[in-house]
Amino acid sequence: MADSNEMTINVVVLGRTQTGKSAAGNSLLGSDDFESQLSPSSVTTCCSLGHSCRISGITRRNGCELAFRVRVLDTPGYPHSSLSKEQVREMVRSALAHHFKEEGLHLALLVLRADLPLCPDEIDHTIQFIQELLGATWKDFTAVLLTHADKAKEAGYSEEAYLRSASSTLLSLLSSVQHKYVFLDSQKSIIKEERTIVLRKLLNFIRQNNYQVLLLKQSKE
Ligand SMILES: Nc1nc2c(ncn2[C@@H]2O[C@H](COP(=O)(O)OP(=O)(O)OP(=O)(O)O)[C@@H](O)[C@H]2O)c(=O)[nH]1
Ligand SMILES: [Mg+2]
Repeated sequence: MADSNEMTINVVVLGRTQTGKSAAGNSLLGSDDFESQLSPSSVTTCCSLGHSCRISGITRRNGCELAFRVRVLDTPGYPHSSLSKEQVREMVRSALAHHFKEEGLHLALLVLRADLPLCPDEIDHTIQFIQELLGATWKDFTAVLLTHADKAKEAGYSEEAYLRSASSTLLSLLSSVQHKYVFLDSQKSIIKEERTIVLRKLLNFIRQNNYQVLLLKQSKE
């Protein structure tokens, strides 16, 4: 993962279409690499990798600041308006194997909208998809990213109040991924301090998993 002065984390965003995956990827990268827009059909139709610049103030080792970077793989959503489950799965699997073949994947972010209730049928499909993609240890490598946090806030919910009122489906999902979750407002440009907080949380999740990485193999045709 790192030599003595550098650390790069590899992250993939997964989830239903139009949940804000590409916008979240841009917020993490501090860029506009990924096309993100409201659309009646799915916007992202292939995987693409974005690299951040060096980000300061995230972590230190032996008293020295590390040169921290994040790489984000943006993916087409599942369910998707024009691609089948198999098409999305094979596309994502192949992109993970291609881009992260040396260093592996540190964290999959399951992107959900904080302004919509999570219902059982919907999450069952998504979890099955992630399980098929990441394998039996998917929970160790998955965190939930709740986008549209601005809307929840506008409606008067602090993060704590939101979780107190959340559906049992969401609460049981959060429990199954060892409460690894983070709220994000990707509507406006993320400010440096907010990005630092989010990235530190992601790094903590990776630390909790002992910096393990998931290596995905290219599927044979
Ligand atoms: N208010 C608000 N809007 C958001 C947030 N995140 C994303 N959006 C909006 O949601 C719409 C869809 O965002 P995308 O980033 O394109 O979502 P996606 O999941 O990549 O969509 P597909 O590629 O079509 O699957 C855009 O209009 C975004 O501006 C958020 O945190 N808050
Ligand atoms: Mg997208």
